Amino acid sequence: MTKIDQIETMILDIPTIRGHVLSMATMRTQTAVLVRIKYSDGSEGIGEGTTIGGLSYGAESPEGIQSAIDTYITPLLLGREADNVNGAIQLIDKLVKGNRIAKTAVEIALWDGLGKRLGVPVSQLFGGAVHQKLPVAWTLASGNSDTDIAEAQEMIETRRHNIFKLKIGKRSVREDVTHVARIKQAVGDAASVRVDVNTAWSLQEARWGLKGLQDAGCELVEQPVAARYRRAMAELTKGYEIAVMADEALNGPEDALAAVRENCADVFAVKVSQSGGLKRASEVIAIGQAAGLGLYGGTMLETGLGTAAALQLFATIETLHWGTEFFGPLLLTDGILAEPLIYRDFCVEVPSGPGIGVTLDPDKITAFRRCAQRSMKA
Ligand code: MUC
Ligand code: MG
Repeated sequence: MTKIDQIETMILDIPTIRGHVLSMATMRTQTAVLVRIKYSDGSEGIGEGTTIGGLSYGAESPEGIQSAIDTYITPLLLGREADNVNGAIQLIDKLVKGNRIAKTAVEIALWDGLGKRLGVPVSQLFGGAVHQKLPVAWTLASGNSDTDIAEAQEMIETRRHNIFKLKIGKRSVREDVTHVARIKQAVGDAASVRVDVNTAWSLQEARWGLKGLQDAGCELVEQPVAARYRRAMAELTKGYEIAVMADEALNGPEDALAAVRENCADVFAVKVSQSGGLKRASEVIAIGQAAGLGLYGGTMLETGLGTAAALQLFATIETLHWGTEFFGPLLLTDGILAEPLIYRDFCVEVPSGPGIGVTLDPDKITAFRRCAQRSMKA
């Protein structure tokens, strides 16, 4: 029986290609927590857990993710049977509350190890891929309308993206609506324009916002109000034609069920790490499907590793009505994979190799590993 021998974590800090201006933070670096599991037969599995903007997006920080894994999750798994991923997930869920991103990083490494030992992609462990590539959006968040328009036009011309998600919520509602209208007017029918407010609006602001956005030709608004304001989300979902998408409100299947019961969304942005791993994300998807909602593959701006893991799961989903935003690696100045993911013709290709289908470039890991950790573990 193959056993789990060792679990190693590390933090990487990778600069972004430009400032990424969100309602709650401006990112200039993305920080990823990587996990490497070593098994008794010499095989390995790798995983990633990432958040956005330190503690400004959610309750887990990169440092907290690493600490939760090293201190609480790893001791539960050492010496356990490697191939029983469900057993490991159930044990971790029983003894570690919350900490979904930390759980995700470990769970991905467990699936990756299993897939590699069996010689099959993780998509096959979820029943098989029905897509070889998925549509991928780009986020316009330079903080400047003219820069965003130039960026969008270049993306359309080079056939890299024709779906744009605009980050708004930092300025007044009126300024944001003007910004969105300018971009929609510039791209016309060549692209779909959507926005993410990252919870910045009150219900009152959101009423004005949704009205202005739909008049401007914006197709979808993501998480306009705080995650806990389910009644407000329900009112907005019912009150306007523009699609309302839940993101921060969806932390796993229980939240998905509550969102369906209370009619809080037209669309689910399903994020692997916010859900608590690939398996829990598949449960969120199943709840959304059963309720007849639209589905969208969301990102926490993971590197190529976490993005490849998400691709393995979403390749198995029949209909992703709103596509995906699996562009995380493209926002970074450099990748960490031996072979980068392939982006072309408005899509990202699903890696077909065993496990999550990617391997790391050791030089890049050394280059981006957080300095304090490098000297500690050297
Ligand atoms: C979010 O809230 O959806 C996804 C794309 C992006 O630019 O930021 C993330 C976070
Ligand atoms: Mg969002």
